[in-house]
Amino acid sequence: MGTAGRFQAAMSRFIGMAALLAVSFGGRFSSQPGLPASSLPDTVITIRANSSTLEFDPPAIAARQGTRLRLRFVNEGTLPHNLVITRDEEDIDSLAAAASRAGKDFVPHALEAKLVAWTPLASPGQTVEVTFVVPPPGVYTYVCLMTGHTNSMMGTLRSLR
Ligand SMILES: [Cu+2]
Repeated sequence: MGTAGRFQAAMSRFIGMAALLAVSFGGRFSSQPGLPASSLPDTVITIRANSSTLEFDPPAIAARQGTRLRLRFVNEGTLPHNLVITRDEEDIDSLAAAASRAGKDFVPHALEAKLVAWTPLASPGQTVEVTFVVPPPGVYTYVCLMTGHTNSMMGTLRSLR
């Protein structure tokens, strides 16, 4: 095999791998706003949205404080959703109102200081993710801030000592 042939074989292997990756990840990827995508997580937890229900599956997760947690949000539902972790659940109503006004990804970027982490909006069939350092011990509520979803689409992250 000549140089050109080896190059072609290498290229076709590369294209095959890229196609495999695209299939296994199913769509857009993001690590914003937390740690760089190259930052290796200590833990990966997958949360799903299913069918047309406004629920996170599972509705409760736990991780150790100070560790790097990668949340992978798989939207297998029929509606777009995001996953936003709030510092204080008292803020949820005002965050939802700001998200509605913001539109687009339904993340209230002007109020980022009130958020632990968030994913971009995931269309049906998409997987998005975010990696962040688990905040101090306590219970943090995660919600979808799409207009009309917030009151039922909720879950809790328990940060463990
Ligand atoms: Cu939603």
